[in-house]
Amino acid sequence: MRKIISFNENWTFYQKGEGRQVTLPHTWNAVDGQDGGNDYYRGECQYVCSMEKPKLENGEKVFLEINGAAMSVVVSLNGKELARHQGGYATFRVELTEGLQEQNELCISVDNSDNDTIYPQKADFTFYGGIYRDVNLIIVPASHFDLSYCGAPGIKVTPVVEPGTNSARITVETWQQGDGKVTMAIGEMSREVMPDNGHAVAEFVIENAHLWDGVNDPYLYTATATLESGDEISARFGCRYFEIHAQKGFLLNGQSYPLRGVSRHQDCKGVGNALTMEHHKRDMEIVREIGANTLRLAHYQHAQEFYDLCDENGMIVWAEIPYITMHMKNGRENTLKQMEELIAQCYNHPSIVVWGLSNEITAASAVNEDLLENHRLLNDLCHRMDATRLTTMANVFMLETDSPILEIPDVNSYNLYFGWYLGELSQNDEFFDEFHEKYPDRPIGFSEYGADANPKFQSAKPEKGDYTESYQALYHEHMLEMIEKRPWLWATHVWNLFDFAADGRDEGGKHGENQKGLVTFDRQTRKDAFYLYKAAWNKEPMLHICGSRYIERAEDVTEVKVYSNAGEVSLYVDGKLLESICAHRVFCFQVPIVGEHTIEAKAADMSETVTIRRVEQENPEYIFVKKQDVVNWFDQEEFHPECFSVSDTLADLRANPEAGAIVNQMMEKGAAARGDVADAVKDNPALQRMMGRMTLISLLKQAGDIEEESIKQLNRVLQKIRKE
Ligand code: GCB
Repeated sequence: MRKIISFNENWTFYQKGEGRQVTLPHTWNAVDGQDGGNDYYRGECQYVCSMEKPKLENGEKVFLEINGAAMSVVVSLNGKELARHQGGYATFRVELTEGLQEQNELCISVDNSDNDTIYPQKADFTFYGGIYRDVNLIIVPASHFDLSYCGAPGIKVTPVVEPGTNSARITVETWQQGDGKVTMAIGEMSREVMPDNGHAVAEFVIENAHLWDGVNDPYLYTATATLESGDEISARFGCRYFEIHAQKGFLLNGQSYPLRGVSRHQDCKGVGNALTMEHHKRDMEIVREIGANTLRLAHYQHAQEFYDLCDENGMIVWAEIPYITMHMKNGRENTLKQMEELIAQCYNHPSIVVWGLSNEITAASAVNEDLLENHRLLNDLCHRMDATRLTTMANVFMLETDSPILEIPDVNSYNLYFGWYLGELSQNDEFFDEFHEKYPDRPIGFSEYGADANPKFQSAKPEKGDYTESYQALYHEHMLEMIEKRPWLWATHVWNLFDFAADGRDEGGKHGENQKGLVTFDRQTRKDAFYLYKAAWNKEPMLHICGSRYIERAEDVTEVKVYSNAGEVSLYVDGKLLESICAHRVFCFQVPIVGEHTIEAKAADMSETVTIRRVEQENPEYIFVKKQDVVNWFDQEEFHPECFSVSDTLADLRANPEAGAIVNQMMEKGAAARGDVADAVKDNPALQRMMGRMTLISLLKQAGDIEEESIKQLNRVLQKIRKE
């Protein structure tokens, strides 16, 4: 038998020369990864542990298994380097047997400093450092199932289901070190196989297999393999088949099964990425509660425990590597390694249907031959290692749809943020309609969309960019409807189910957080938009009154909005029925208010109550004021409406030769500074068109680090040019 011994206790953690006791999983960025801004600690630290030599019999071997340490690792035993690993998200193992003495010192040196070879290096999330997943000692007999290839489990199960009859042909493969036949079994069926060069293969047929059928019936089988030495491993698997069709969208086991769900980053407040099983389970419960049937597990390999939960809960999963934002010419090998590990380690999970090659990789890189070649190699690797799944990638909105990179993966997908960072909500609709019309044979998905919201901010007149819970809700109302009208979108994923740590951010009233979550970083608060999806996706009756945090209201007649999957909702004000409305999901009531009111919404046997209060002045705490906002700059300067200003659209400014020249010159200067990104904008007619509809001031603000004084300067110059 193999022994798996948890090795999480009694580590001494050294950071900058100082040591302290820690228990794994551990990250040194649990706090500063969010609060430290760009100053969170990125460097090298050591984890040291003393260990007695375990009792070994008959040539047993000892392996150290590290299920995730970020980003690069050196493992040493008694001062001698044994192994290195690059990439922060995959399992890897190191054999210790040879170097073991009676008393040993094990040192794992972990480094998350920046470099130009290991992904990710540039992305909108914190690159936590640490041994943030479990560590185990594995003791196996001399002849044992392989533990040294890519952190793989040593057993690979490939079920192929024949549509219609549901007859499943299951190929089980194992790899071993040492001799002896293998006994493989699925339920009552078993086979004895002699390995060929350590590789054993057996086939099983399950007539009329019990299918793994998504959230409705995620049935799992187990395959086990045993060696004569007693070593035994097993893998759960599911019998299912799927198709991604350009017109029909996603089909699971022959039935239409639109993938509608959310993305998840693997971290939460206070613990960073060092999540325990309890954290994983809590996340999955929230996924179940909202009623999603798919997860995009971004932007790297997640913990095996979580893919297991996906298998058990019938989630359809998009799995990916952190090849993100910026292509690095020295990073090719690392992308291939991370993909090989991802597939080798995750192959048996029925939940996974696509491998994601990259995310927004052209955001800060031009589409050049090296980048294309990197994608082709990744795509080929996926197909070579896995004939049962498809490849995809998440493209940034400004990538032209005729870019050759879109022809590489099997199916396409875009991240669009129209209606948040830029543009109008309806541009999302237009984008997909144009794509679908232009490429009727290409499946297209919506891999990211979202809007930041800090639940503290509220508004009766929500607007793009105001960080209110109210705008986020409106944004998603539009998106949900847009998606429902386009069943051919093979998958859609809200960015994100949870707020997550993004060290580089300082906005929307919070430091170091991306607040596009439907639930807060600590998982304590479900924002209103959460309930919109819950009303749409989950099957249990539900009812939710929006704006429960919008207590003080300065309007005479306020809107009370209810999300429910009931057909009719009634609203009671101070116990009296105001109105009953029949609607689909979103119920809006206009409520005259004078003092304090108790508002109760009822549908079937559900009810929810909130209290609101009429006030004279808008509560300033509900309003987010951007630190770098150019507040009332008009007030301080004379304004000539007959002349141009930064409030004109780019298209209008460019239509005038003089104003256009100034704007173009300014843009070119910016382009030189920003290099590749600006090139991508310049060569992109769709983006140019869209930018034309935006005002210069909003473009400048979205570009970020532009000084208020420079904007004023520019405005003064434009104010000298008369409009025709
Ligand atoms: C994206 C990225 C994701 C970011 C997100 C955002 O497109 O893929 O990593 O967090 O945008 O919120 O800006």
